[in-house]
Amino acid sequence: MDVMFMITCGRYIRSILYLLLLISVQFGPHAVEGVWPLPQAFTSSPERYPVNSQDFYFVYGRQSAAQQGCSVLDTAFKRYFSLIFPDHNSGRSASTMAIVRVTQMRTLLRDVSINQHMYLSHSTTRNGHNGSPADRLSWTIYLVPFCVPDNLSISAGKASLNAETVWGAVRGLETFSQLVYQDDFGSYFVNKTEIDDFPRFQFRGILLDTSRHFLPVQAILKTLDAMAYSKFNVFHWHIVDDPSFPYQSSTFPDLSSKGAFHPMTHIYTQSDVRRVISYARLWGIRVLPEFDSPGHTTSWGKGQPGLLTPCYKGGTPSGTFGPVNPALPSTYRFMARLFKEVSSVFPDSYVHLGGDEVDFHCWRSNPDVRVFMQKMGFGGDFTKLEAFYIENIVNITSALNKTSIVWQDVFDYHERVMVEVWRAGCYLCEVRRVVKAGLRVILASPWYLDQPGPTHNWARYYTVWPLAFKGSEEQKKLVIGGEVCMWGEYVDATNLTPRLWPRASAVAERLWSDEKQTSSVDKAFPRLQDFRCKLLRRGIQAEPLYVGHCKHEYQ
Ligand code: CP6
Repeated sequence: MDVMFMITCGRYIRSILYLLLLISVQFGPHAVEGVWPLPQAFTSSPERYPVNSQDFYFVYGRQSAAQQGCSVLDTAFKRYFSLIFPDHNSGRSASTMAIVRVTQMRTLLRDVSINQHMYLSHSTTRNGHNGSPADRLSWTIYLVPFCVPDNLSISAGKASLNAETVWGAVRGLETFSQLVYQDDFGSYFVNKTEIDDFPRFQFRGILLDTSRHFLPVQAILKTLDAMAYSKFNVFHWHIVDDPSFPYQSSTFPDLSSKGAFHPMTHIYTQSDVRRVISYARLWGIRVLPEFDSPGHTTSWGKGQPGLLTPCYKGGTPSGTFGPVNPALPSTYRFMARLFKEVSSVFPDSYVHLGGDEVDFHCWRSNPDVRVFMQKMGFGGDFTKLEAFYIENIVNITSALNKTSIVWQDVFDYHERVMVEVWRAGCYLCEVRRVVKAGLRVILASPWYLDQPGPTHNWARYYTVWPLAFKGSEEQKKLVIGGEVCMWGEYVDATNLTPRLWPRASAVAERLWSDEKQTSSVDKAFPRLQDFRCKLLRRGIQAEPLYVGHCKHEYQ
């Protein structure tokens, strides 16, 4: 009986192995097409290697400029270990089948010239994008098998990652984590793969609006996780607006104590902000703060009397207030102090000044503003007054060594700014206008995800061609990237995640990958469905794209 049992058991195992081999050779199911966004250049093979959490570790290459103690990569190794092996600590040990393997993964980093304490930066020189901006990420993963002639016939494999910067290495780890998959028995594998990758655009942002609805810090951190999974690298924090002022300023504490929805529970303290910034940094994500003015500032007025323009009706103040008052010297003293604080709290070299949707009615109604207009020789042209105001704010932020970004509304008048195009209509006409003026531009118009699907479906965001305008190569280089806008009127922490994901991932691929290789919606669809399942597996409640199922449904 014993013997019989042994034989049966042996046969059983052999037949399983045979099947597995067939599956891996025939389908190569988790080739590099499973990576989202699609890498620029790759070769992959159906040949696959087992990866075992017990024997797996990341090490720094000997020639690597980054070594243990590099906080960005030390923490990335830990995070990606858990992402690669979601079962590792859950008690369900991966089946190792009949073959014992020792798999050693090496992470080799060469020429890491970035100081580990440094924050990410884009080249700040105007027109400076000559193919090698400082933050350009490039890396290579090679999964190279080698057999150790060993009497236990243990085979071992090695993956190596080369990146120019630690940020590139973080992107590379993300790619690697997407290449590892589990078979139906829970064993982990990775196919033989070579990848050479870099982003098409250097600015790949997501805007979150924390004024229309307060988003708890946890919701922001979770969004940062998901951003890294799609290789986004800028968190545009539209932190204040008309309805509320949740940023707790150390210089002007009344702004949030009087202007937030709640002075204690609905604010971002200095330590909250620091936490968001340092968390984002570990994922290779920059935090771009926006303090939008002179419009969209109703909430500022509560904690800073005298800042906003009193509106008039029939020759007397009506009791309502308009945009920031551009006619008073006190306005600019206040702004200089506020932006001095903002510049030191947010380390990024960019700051967003807003400047959108300024309503001139209130300015026009105010006699003091009209006197100022006459004095300045602006006549009745309020766009000149708006330009004067923005010019002053740009001067303030320039003196603080920051590059200013403004919404397209106020770009005509300024030379030192970058412009974000948000208006619908012929947005590429606007992009062309901006680059013709020699300014750098970020495209947001086609990517307003705050509206729900299915009319605003992912394919609509995917089939946007940001460089499809007439212009020189030099002009096209001024398009530094794009941004997904998640305005907050109808969005809070209850629906943020499914509204963002996986639709934002469609934009991520447009901004990262080669356009020719990713122009087909039909080819992208199964890949995006697969990526959405990966997001679910990682605890991101990404909405379904259409009929289907995931191997691991969201719990
Ligand atoms: N809030 C601010 C907004 C918008 C803008 N600025 C906005 C305008 C129109 C649409 C979506 C958003 N809600 N501060 C414009 C940049 Cl369709």
